[in-house]
Amino acid sequence: MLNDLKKEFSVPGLCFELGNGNLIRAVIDTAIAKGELFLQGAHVTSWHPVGQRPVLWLSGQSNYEAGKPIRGGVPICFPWFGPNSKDITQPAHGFARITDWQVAGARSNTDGAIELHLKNTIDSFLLDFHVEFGRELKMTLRTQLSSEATSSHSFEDALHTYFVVSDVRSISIAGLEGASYIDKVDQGMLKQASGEAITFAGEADRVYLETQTACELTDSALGRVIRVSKTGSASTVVWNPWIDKSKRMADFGDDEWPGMVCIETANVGTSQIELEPGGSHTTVVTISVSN
Ligand code: TA6
Repeated sequence: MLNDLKKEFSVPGLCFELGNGNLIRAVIDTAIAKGELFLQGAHVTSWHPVGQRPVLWLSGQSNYEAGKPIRGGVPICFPWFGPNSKDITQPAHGFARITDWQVAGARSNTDGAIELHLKNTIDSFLLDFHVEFGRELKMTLRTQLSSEATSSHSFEDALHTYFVVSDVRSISIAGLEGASYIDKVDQGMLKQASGEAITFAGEADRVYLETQTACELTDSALGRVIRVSKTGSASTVVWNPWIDKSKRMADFGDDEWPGMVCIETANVGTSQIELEPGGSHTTVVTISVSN
């Protein structure tokens, strides 16, 4: 398999190799960016634009094991988000992040970005994931319901991005002012965000509803602003596990919580997507960094 990948998809600045846990990964190393993606989950685990510090956070305690999710980077949550509402025994956040994806294409774009195309089939859904590792990180998840399906199907999706921060207690996230959100730390209460940028003083697990706006993560200590812009996504999830939840997660270091925050590009809850047979939906997120 590895040799076939090397033969079929050899592009300057891209190589396929065995990574942690002998899971196959793609390694990107070009004049404009470095990056990494594991075929299991089509899981982007690193993006490092030239001249910048690494942008995506990865736990030092992550698993690298077939069938177990990687902690950090950009897990793809699909076809449901969080626990499965109908069957709690199903894997949290669905199957996309714990199943192997097939490489369908690789190329070097005119702007020097390396673009990977991966495919997967989950239930009756045909998934195409395109990721461009360049001065920006652009991820496109296209979901099509097989035309052989006999009725409409619904799904939730999320590009569950983990960002590196200097200290979550000193950053702010703008773009969600005044939006309604579900506060999962407060029994799923429906709340209204204030007119201020988000700051953190405790565990946060919020699903912002009906919002298409871009978010800006300001990290003065690192002297950077990370912009997360999106299309085809009506929900934004913001998460930091803080102290107690960090201790309850085996694949997350007890002291790692200050160094990360998630800003997730999603369609969940009331914004889940319903497709007719043959119909499709595309979720796109573009991440950029400025100083
Ligand atoms: O996106 C936030 C969230 O849904 C939280 O509730 C938290 O559980 C996080 O995802 C991580 O989920 P995981 O299944 O990866 O442990």
